[in-house]
Amino acid sequence: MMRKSRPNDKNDKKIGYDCWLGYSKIEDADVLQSYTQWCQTIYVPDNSDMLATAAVEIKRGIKAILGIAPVMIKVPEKKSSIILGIIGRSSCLADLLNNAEISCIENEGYIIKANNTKYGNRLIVAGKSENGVLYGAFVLLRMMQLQTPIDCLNITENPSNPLRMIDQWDNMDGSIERGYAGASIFYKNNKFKKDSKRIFDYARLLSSIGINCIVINNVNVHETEMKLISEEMLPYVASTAEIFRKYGIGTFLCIDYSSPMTMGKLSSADPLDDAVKSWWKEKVELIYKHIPDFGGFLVKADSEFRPGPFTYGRNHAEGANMLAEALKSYGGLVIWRCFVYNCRQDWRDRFTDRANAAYDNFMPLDGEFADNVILQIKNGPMDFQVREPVSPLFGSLENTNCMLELQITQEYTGQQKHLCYLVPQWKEILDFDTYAKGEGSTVDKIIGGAVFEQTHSGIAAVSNIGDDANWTGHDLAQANLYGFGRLAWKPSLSPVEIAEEWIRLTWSSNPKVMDVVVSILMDSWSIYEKYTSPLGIGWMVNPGHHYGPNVDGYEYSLWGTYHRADHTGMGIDRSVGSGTGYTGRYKSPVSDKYEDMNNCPEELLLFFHRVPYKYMLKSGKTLIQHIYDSHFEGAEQALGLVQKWEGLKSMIPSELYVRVQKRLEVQSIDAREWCDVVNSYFFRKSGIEDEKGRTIY
Ligand code: GCV
Repeated sequence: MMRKSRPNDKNDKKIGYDCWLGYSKIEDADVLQSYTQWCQTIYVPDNSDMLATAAVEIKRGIKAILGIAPVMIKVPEKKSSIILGIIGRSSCLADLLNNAEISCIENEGYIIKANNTKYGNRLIVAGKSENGVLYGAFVLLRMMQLQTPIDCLNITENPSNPLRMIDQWDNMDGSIERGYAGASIFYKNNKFKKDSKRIFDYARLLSSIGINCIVINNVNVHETEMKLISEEMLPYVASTAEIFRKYGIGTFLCIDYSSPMTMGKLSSADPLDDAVKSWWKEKVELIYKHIPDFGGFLVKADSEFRPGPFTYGRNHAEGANMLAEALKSYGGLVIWRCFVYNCRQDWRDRFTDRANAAYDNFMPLDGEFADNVILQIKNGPMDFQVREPVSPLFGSLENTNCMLELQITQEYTGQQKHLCYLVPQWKEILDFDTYAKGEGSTVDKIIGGAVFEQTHSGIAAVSNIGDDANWTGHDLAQANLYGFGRLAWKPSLSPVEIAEEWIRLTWSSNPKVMDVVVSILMDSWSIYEKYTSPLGIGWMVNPGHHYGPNVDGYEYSLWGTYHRADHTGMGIDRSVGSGTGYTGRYKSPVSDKYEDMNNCPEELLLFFHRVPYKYMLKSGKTLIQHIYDSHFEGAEQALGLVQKWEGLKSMIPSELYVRVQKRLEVQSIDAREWCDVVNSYFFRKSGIEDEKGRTIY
């Protein structure tokens, strides 16, 4: 059955708005009956805003899913009851949960347990924190939507990552840097939007997938956003924080490092200058007056023209620690980005390598950052390309808090016009073994805090939403936001499991719909990779906006992103032996694998090595033939996506069907453009014919 979404439904214009929370009524009488017997009342023993939120959500969900309105009760009755309580605070839980169960629950975890008591059925949703209970409530609703039996339920789950963060790259003029789904839901015309309904609904969506913090402005802080920490703007920030707080989400702000000068009129922003330190202390005090549970600052410093401690001859640790000191007594955090490189590089210089930059800037400082500083590291050494190796900082920084930064918004992966389900890419990143402490030191364990001793760690991602009615422009891009939250909570989930869950919650459990949508989602990353840049080399996009093919777009530029193609071959030699030395930043055996061209994983071959066009790949094809074949194949498969989708026409509400179809058609046309541009470019460079004699221009 399709959720809330029969063709021509009068709600058609809202299709997509509810995302995975568009609960629909269960029609199977037996399932309905089995759930109903647990859900007549809701009992919340403790006074708490967040538990009140959980109760409202449960009530709302049950009404939609079961068609009944459970009554809120003040004392447990001889009726079935859902109990939402905090372990240690709600005395009634003591009889219903045993010590073994309680000891398995960590801070933000939850237990959902079905108990038949002599007083009636008790469905317990409990945690050691308010967040835990709220997550449990959303999970219970998810289980009902998925029609999981609950009669003998006894599950406990704890999140893998302590920080599960969303970064908004929203500007106060209403634009979103790298946003592809409309304007900001937060700001317009340099003010906060008056209507906060979208923010509220966004908070629900995020909380339901376990997100616990959000940064509400772009890391590139302009003059207007700088003032978010001013007396004048803080009440608005506080109102936004209040909405997120109800859903267990802490609010952070991006700051501009030079604020003491621009806002405070000091002559310097030197982190070791006492006046600067005092300025930040006062600022932080003011922020906490308005927002007592303020999360902290996210900082892009000395990166892409942003100011930072380098100006004053200070390093990143000195820069971050000064802010950390100001935030410390309030429990605030400094999230300091490692995206630091020389963006004014000379393309003629073959030895300065942007890939080395984050590692070289931050490794020497390992152990020097304060306990409330966390380094936020992009997944790869370059910048969210369709394929990159994992940043060698993971596994190398042993004495520094760190978190992974991913990009849900599809800057380099089709800008939400193209379908690119990113969960398989993220899964590979999380599963990457750094060998930091021998085999099994995977990225997910490092950011989950299980490999090194860290006081804080976690995962963040740049959001892909805007004010489009369906939030993400491409309806299927919702699966990326959903998938990020689910993986952040539980990295052991598989991309297929997540896709299936998302489809069932959002669209339909019809087996044909599930089959087709899972398959197009699962194929999409590889299809996108095939028709864009080959074997890990990246870039090849139009400069600035980053959409569409332009093989030399960044080749003779200052940004440090080159393919170095000539008539003999292409790729960057990043070996220690003869190249930029980047492979040596990894621990053995990873470094050995990358160093040796014959052992290097082929999907990254051109990232690590300069390869002649006639080099034979393991497939038995030459490099040039691989480029031709993969581009033709990618373009054909992009067309195949349209055809697969067309098979669902009668099963998908018309508006949704057409919306997705239009985007898939654009993708198919643009994939052909990519294919022809890239193939023609390399044919013209190499002069080598396609073995299959296809048309290359
Ligand atoms: C927010 C890339 C993007 C920029 C982005 C930057 C960053 O350079 O193109 O838009 O700026 O990364 O992550 O800071």
